[in-house]
Amino acid sequence: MDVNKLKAEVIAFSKEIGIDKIGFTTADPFTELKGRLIRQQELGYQSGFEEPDIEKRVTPSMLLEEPLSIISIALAYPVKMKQRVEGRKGGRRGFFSRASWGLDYHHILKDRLKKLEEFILEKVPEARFKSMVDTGELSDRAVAERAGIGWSGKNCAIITPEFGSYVYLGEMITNIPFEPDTPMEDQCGTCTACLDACPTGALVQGGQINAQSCIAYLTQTKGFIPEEFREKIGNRVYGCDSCQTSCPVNKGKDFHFHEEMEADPEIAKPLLRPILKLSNREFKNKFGHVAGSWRGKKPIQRNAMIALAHFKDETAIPELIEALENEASPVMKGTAAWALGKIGGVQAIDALKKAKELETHPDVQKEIENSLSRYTS
Ligand code: B12
Repeated sequence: MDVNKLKAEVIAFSKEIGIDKIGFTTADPFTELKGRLIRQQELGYQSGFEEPDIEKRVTPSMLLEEPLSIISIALAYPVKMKQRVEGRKGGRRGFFSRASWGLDYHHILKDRLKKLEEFILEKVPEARFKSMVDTGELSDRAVAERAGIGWSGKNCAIITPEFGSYVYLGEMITNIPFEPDTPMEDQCGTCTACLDACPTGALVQGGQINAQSCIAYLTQTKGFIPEEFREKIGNRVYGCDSCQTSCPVNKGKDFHFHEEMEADPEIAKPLLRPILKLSNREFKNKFGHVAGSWRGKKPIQRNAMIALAHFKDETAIPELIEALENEASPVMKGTAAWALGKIGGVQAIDALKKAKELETHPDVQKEIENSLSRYTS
């Protein structure tokens, strides 16, 4: 097998199937990452969405027998919507972060990796692979960094010179001894724009995040969002892009290479009030295909309540009262109580007073009392 020829063929084929950047690295253990993951765990800075077994995360040979290389791929995603929604007509809107625009990127990258596997198998029938995107054991960023896709930015993202940090990442461990590419030099320099822009100070220092206070994480949780973060969430119903939009390298970057990634503005920037009334089926039909739906309907509804409070949208008071009175989940009831307190007005306060008499769940009671306390002093 002429591995250099194969590498050139794989690179050429990757362009044909819509892989925007490809890089190659060894299958050696990720020793620096291991220390980092342990440290993050000790500090309580992890999100809990990561693969819990750190050994597996840093040891490709635990994932594929006798691995010899890893191929890293990056696909650029759009930053601006091609179509716009009409201003404030019809009500206030929420915002899904760009990584949740269009078809769920897991499907798109897995499709590209599958095509790459098939291509290699035709040339090398004894080839073996393990491909993954996001939900796999490996750190997609650590692989991409070592494969020369981009540098590891202060905003924690892999930043490519061509597409900025607006790239999805995936990889394939193989048993083919591809020549590794060279990692890129850090280009963040003294810039701290992302650290300054993070609404919650989750970027504790360049390249280190406390996921527990990152808005992207908070919008994906299922419990109560700690009160200190609620106002900072604004109208984000899923994810956060502040550490990306603030990055000077990202300025002007907006690539529309993949039709499936184009945002439907009614979904990526949805009206907030109707979200509160969606049935499970309606939610699945409308949002089921986007990455941001993976945690189900409730977190998006909870975030929509927070966004309506952010706008002080009085027209949402009936829906919020309905949630306070009839929702089964304490998180939904309690968040509705908080939102009603923020919006205020006679109707909202009356509903809170009424709920105070009837409510038995301690967390919801606390939210009701906190909301009412704003009006009694
Ligand atoms: C858990 C997770 C999250 C968590 C935690 C994020 C985090 N920074 O760790 C939350 C929910 C907050 C999150 C948010 C987002 N995520 Co996310 N997430 C992941 C996931 C599943 C694991 C990440 C992880 O292991 N983190 C642990 C940290 C410690 O490691 P790491 O970032 O992977 O690797 C770097 C560090 O270890 C660092 N490092 C290693 N050693 C050392 C030592 C020192 C001294 C320093 C300074 C750094 C350092 O270098 C590595 C390479 O950059 C990956 C998919 C995957 N399987 O890898 C996607 C992934 C990282 N997420 C992604 C995206 C797009 C996002 C969001 C932009 C989505 C959004 N718009 O809301 C935000 C961005 C937030 C941010 N600034 O990180 C992309 C990133 C693409 C890119 N260009 O980098 C990934 C790769 C998914 C994908 N396949 O495309 N995410």
